Amino acid sequence: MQQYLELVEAALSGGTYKPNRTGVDTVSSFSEHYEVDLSKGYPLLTTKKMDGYRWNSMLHEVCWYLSGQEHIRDLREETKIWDAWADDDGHLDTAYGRFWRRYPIPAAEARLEGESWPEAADQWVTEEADGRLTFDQLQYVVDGLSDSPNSRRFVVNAWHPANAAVSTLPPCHYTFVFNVQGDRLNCHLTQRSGDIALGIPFNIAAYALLTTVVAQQTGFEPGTFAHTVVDAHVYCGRGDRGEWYADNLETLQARLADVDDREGYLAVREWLEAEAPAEAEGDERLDHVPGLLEQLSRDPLERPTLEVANVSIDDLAYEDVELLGYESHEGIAFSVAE
Ligand code: UFP
Repeated sequence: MQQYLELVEAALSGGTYKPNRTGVDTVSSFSEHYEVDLSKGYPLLTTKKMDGYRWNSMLHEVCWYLSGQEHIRDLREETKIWDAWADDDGHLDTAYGRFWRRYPIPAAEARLEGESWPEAADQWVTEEADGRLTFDQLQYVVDGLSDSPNSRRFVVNAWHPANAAVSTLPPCHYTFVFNVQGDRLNCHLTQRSGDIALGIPFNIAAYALLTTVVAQQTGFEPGTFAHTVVDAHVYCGRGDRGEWYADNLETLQARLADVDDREGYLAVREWLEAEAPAEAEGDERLDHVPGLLEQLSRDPLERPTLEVANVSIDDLAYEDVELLGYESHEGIAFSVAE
């Protein structure tokens, strides 16, 4: 997908050196935005291998989001991607699906005391086992798309300040808005923080799938997926390797500016590997720049397509989604900065 390669290029060419909480430094760019037309195929990256375990993980994750569960006891049977953030009991405080489907709202008494919303909203309210009230944002949006598709209020919010303040991993992709134009259902995602090499390819795949599922449910065609990433970053290594970028980013950027064909990125990578200190033992591939330069040298292939069974958002299961016609370049290994 060309837009992803442009995002990589923009962040590397225009970014600044930025250390952060992980101890693995970044080249970071503010407010990157791109759009993908979902009618031209499903945007699973083809410039590196994304099927197999990666695809399965993403699909199980989306089904888990839709379930609204606040634990990963079922999800961890299928993928390890959330294990590091959960306790032994499977509970985790990062709350995407939980907030999509069960956003905490003031108790009924508080509503009577002036925190008002119309009683009509009660159809999306659940009283949880412990008496707390929650609101199903996603069902509200799905119902609204059928009843008043031109509404501009189809917002789903995973950000809760009190949760974010104490969470070990507050939501990265924290709010999205559906918007109808003609017969197309568009989705705009805002992400506060995006790991370009590892996280964002999954975020694109997940929201393109979600948009496809909701479009099918509500009788629209999947339209545009638009993505704004506030801090879009490329991890560039730990210790000496990461710090090398503090002094050499400008030279790297000058070399990138001179690249005039895809092969040129491989020459930049060669220069980088010759000049930068080697990554320490155990830190291999925490520098994502070489792998991304390799990815920039590859031509995107034809996009695959998705086949999704027409089931409700409550019932979507792994078996309901099929990826068709996916071909890709070889995988590229990147290590996770935690
Ligand atoms: N990250 C993503 N996408 C996700 C996700 C995490 O890119 O869906 F859950 C990355 C972004 C960042 C890190 O590199 O994880 C979170 O760190 P922080 O909370 O410090 O932004």
